[in-house]
Amino acid sequence: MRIKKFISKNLKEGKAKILQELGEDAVILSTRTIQKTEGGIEAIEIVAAIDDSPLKTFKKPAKKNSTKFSDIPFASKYATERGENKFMRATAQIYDELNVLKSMVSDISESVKYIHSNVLPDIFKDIYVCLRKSELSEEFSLKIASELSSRGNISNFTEALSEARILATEHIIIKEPAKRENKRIISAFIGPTGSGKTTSLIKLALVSKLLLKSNVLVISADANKVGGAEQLQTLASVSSIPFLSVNTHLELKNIIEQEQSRDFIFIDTAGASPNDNEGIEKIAQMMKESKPDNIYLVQSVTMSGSSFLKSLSEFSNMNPDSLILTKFDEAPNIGEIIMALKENQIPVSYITTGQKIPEEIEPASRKAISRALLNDELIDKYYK
Ligand SMILES: Nc1nc2c(ncn2[C@@H]2O[C@H](COP(=O)(O)OP(=O)(O)O)[C@@H](O)[C@H]2O)c(=O)[nH]1
Ligand SMILES: [Mg+2]
Repeated sequence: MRIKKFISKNLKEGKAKILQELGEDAVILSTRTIQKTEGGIEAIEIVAAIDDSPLKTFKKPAKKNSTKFSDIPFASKYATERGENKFMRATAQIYDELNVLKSMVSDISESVKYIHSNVLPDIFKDIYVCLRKSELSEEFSLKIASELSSRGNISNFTEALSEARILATEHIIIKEPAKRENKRIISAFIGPTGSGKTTSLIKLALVSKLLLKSNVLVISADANKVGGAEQLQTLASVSSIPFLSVNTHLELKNIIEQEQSRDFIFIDTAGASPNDNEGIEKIAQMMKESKPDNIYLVQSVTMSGSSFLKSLSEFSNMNPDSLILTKFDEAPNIGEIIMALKENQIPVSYITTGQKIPEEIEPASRKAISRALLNDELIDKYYK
């Protein structure tokens, strides 16, 4: 393509010059009025172009509706005057070029994504792909696959997979489940709205009552939500567990002082959204008054990694001791959560795998988390 600037007295004269020099296939790209001399004689500057080396090698045709004449100064007017076909030919070539570049960039990014796997032997390449598909980061996936490959003693995929599960979750800190002790244990459940606080609480209250043969009390401090206290009350009632509800931190303080004979007290709190400073402050007050032995931060593994980390940081001023990770049954991939736990090393005490009370809660283990990470469905899909 040749681009040339023309100066002339007026548009008509300028177009004549362009026609003479560049021929009838030229297109005008822009025009503007300029001062030709110090004295101030006005002239027109026209920039015109001619594509004298048509790009015939493009594979992809331009999309018909991708040519926007109105976006190009003057060119659309010119195209109308001269007939759209010539103009379209020139602009379509530019759009062709853009389309080819776009598809090249997309091809490159696809191959870069899996580029590292090409340097690994087949077994570890498959492991790498499975780790990436589980949404672990590229760097971490490559580190695991390379380390396994460099060991030199792994000869089949199954063995490599079980080692990959270990490496992918070895950074996760596990907190032992609460045991019955000679003193009363107070546990509070905090976290975002709908994360599974109330459900997890009643599961643990029932487990403590039935398996640990304990004297249990559940308290709802969830007066904010309509029906928040009633939900726990109903669940407690069908589980034959004593239930109390409080509205203020002072009420909570009084109850805790009175209920000395309990083995376990479980406190449910209102969910607070990240921007609900007042709500978070109210929960923080409740925590101050009740001085729980365990503060469980309940978060769902269906969250994105970034929302998960954001929520961790928002609740961090209440000093949660450990996490209860919920909704494992609903998350297809938990790689982003595993990465978040690398960044923020808070222990995990329980995981929940469904709505059934009380059976769908279990003490956290790296084994269970790693099986959810590299689950059978994912392995079947990406390991042929
Ligand atoms: N699928 C699934 N649903 C869960 C799990 N835990 C809780 N839920 C559901 O998530 C919803 C919100 O739970 P809830 O305990 O009320 O959340 P809260 O607002 O944090 O107290 C309810 O419908 C629960 O039954 C889980 O592990 N798996
Ligand atoms: Mg609740």
